[in-house]
Amino acid sequence: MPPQRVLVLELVTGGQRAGWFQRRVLHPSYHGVMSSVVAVWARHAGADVTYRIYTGSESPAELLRGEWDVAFISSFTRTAWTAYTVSYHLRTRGVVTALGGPHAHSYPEDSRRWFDYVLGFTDPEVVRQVIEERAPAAERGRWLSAERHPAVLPGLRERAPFVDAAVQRGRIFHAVPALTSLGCPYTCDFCSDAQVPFKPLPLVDVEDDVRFARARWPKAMVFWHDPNFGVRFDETLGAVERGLEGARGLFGAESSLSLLSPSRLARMRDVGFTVMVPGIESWFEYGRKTGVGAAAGLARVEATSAQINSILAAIPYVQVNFIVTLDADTACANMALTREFVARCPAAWPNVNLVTAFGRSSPLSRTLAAEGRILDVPFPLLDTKCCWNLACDESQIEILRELVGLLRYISSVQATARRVSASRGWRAGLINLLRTWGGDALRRRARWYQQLLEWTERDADYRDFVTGRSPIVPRQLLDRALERLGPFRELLPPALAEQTRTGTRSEPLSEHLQLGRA
Ligand code: B12
Ligand code: SF4
Repeated sequence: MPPQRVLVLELVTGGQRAGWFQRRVLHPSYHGVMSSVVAVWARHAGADVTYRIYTGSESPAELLRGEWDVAFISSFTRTAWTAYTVSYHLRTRGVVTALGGPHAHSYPEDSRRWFDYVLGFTDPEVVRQVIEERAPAAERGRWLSAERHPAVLPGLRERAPFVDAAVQRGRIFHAVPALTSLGCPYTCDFCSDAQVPFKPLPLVDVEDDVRFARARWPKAMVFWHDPNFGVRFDETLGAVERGLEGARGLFGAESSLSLLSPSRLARMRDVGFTVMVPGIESWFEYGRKTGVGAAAGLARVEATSAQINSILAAIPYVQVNFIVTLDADTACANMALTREFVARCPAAWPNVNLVTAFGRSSPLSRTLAAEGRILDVPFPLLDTKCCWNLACDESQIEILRELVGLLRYISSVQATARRVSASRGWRAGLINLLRTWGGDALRRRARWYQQLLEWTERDADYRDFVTGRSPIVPRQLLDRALERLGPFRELLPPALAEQTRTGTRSEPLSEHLQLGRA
């Protein structure tokens, strides 16, 4: 029997028109570990495998060119409608489709309407089963999941041909994704890893990944995609150091502040860590992972700013993550304190996210789903930047006003000048400048939030939706979501096109969310 022809497709954008910087620099650096891992496992299962990453540069026809038996598609929620559209067209050509990644994990029931398989934890057996079985779904796709994360993953040596395909799409900056661990020992209720036990991967694999990456992609940054890098700090850094064999690498990672002591930072600096992304999230909650104990409010700003400045002394580029929640008093107080933080740590990039309940992916989102508080905000807008998806009373007007003020402050000429001059080196300064005023600029975001504020104040239909009184998705949000589909907008499956026309679904999202996993 000839080998099965397998396509592994990684969607890192939904198709929206984007500038050169996004298409050529940013999107190609967004590839994850799992798509190339799945490609390797499919090869092990005897398939003839093609890996493709969609960065927004190619037409849908170019993207889907070829003959396939099975397609594995990796999608975040923001690219879910594009994934559904791709699956719909592949299935009309007889291809069996399987969805994996954050959207499958968050919205399994909705995904089953569009895919033959929807995958949770994925290991070689799950991949083999899909390829061998290749059963087109009669009506709903099948939910398949391993009991837990795999204990080992194929290393970069094996993943290289697929990683190359992504790296070659990028310009200026190249990222190579790798992992030293899965899961997380912390339990932040908004996070999809809150209940996934921490599991380190074998140190020999970490060491080999570092050694191999240095030889194969000497100028690329190895970005550790661990939900929380460095939980077993000494062992992990030891493996990185052995892999480097005395040389210096180029690394980035997301890590809890509580893990980043001065001696550890010095060690990270010496091996070549250049980018760190610690999560602060809030000045009132999640104190354990920031390592500030009971300190809250201004006291936490003071302690944390000092720590971030000490990180910046060792690591040139630091992004800190914040979450804007929907409890008006706390949210506004948080944002006021974030301004204070920006003034004290001008070189750190403040990444402001909107609290988002991604379907059934976290303890918080499951509680909110059970309370019926999750709104059916169109998936393309669920990127933690565009919209919240939680019902809230009219106090959100106040939160939006504060948010507009915060973003204007962060992107003001004075704050930008301070940021650029405080940045360590011209590269960090340039990145900060591009992120403030280029591409997905903060000012554009501030204008969008201003628009949301005005709709909430003046448009009764819009207000009824965002306060949870009406399930009908307002036209403004549907149009914005359709814009994000670029050329895929014309290719939407009929039921989805109808949903975007009327703003209602044949099966309400709230019912799916109550159902849980298939
Ligand atoms: C590393 C990371 C990133 C990296 C890499 C992203 C990537 N391409 O994988 C970077 C920094 C680029 C990133 C960017 C973004 N991220 Co991010 N990121 C994470 C993080 C911290 C870890 C994910 C990870 O790799 N885990 C390790 C893997 C092995 O475990 P896993 O994801 O559970 O995967 C298992 C299964 O789901 C399955 N699987 C996973 N992928 C695939 C693919 C296929 C084909 C198959 C078959 C199976 C499969 O197999 C795995 C093994 O069991 C999570 C938060 C968290 N704590 O999990 C957020 C998270 C995934 N990110 C999130 C978001 C929102 C974003 C951004 C939209 C943020 C933004 N506004 O820019 C962008 C989108 C990037 C993109 N590719 O489109 C959300 C996604 C929610 C959702 N439903 O969409 C998460 C869950 C955080 C959150 N808010 O809760 N992110
Ligand atoms: S520390 Fe990070 S990865 Fe761990 S549970 Fe909290 S948000 Fe999730």
